[in-house]
Amino acid sequence: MKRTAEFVGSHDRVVVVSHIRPDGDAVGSVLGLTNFLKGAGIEAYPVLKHGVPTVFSFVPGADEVLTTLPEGDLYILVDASDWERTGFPKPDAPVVRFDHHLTGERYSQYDLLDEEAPSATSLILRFLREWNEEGIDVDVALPLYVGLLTDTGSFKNREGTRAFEDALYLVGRGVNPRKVAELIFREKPIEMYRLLSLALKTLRVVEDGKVAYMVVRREFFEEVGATREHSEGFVEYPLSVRGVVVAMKVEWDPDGYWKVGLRSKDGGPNVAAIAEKFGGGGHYFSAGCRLFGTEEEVIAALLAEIRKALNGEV
Ligand SMILES: [Mn+2]
Repeated sequence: MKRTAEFVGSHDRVVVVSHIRPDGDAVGSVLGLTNFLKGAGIEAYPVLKHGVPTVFSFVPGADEVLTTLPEGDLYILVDASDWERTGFPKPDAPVVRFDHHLTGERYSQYDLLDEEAPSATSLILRFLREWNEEGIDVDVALPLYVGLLTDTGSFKNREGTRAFEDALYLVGRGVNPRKVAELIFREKPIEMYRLLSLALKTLRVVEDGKVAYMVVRREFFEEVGATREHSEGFVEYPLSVRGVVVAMKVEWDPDGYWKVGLRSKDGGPNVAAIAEKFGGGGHYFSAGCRLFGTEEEVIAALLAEIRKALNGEV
C-alpha cells in the first residue's frame, strides 16, 4: 500500500473510474478516492460512464463526475474486475486496479486486491489510512461510508468485525449514519414501489420452499414509468421468505438480456459457482449473471443449476 501510494502520488493527472451502472460502492470508491487525491494537491477526475444515480447525488463531489474519459497520466480502476466494465476504450496510460474481488484482470504491480474487504471503499480506506490519515476529512469519509453501507446490505451481508471497525472510523471522521440512511433508504421515488408491487406478483417459492424468485418484466417498467435504478435491492424480497436459502431476481434489461441477481443464506449453496456457469460471478452469498432467452427458458436453466447445487452435484 505504501508503494502504491508513492506510485499514485508521483502522477499529476489521475483519473478514477468504475463500472457502468454504478452502485453505491462504485460511486463511493470513485468519489472517496478523488476527493482525497484533490486534497493531496493532485489533479484528479472522477468518471462514471452512466453518471451518478439520483439516490447518491448527495455524495460530496457527485456533481463533478464526468461521463466521458479525460486524458490522464494514470487511470485507477475501482470496484471492477476489468477495464471493459467501465464502458470506455482502454487508454494508453498505465492502469492500476483497486478491488475486493480477486478474480479479474491484473494491471500492474501496484494493484490492490483484497477479498476480505467488505467493500471496495473499505480497501480504499485502508489504503488512504496508510497514505495520510490527516487527508481523510468528511468529504472523503462520507463516500467511503456510502460504499461500505450499501455493499454490505446495511451491514447484513458480512461476518466479522471489519465492516464495523471501518464504520466506526468513518463516523469518527464526521459521517452522520442516521442522515446517510435517511438519504439512501427514506427518499425512494414512488415508481420504485409501483414497480415492486408488480414484481411481487411474480414471486414464487419452489424446491420444497428452499428457493424463491421474482421477475421484473419489461412491461412492468413501462407500465409505471420506472427505470433500472428502481429495481435495486428487489432480490431481498424473495431472499427474506422464511425457509428460503437461495433467491434470485430475474430482470429484463433494455440491452436484450435478462439480468440475474442471486443470493444465498446460511445452509444455501455458493451462488458465485452458479453464476459462473452462466458467465457471471460474485461471492458465495451474492452473485450475478446475464442470460439470453425467453423468461421461461432462463428461469428453467437457472433453477436446474440451483437444484444441482442444492443436491451437492456441483
Ligand atoms: Mn463492491
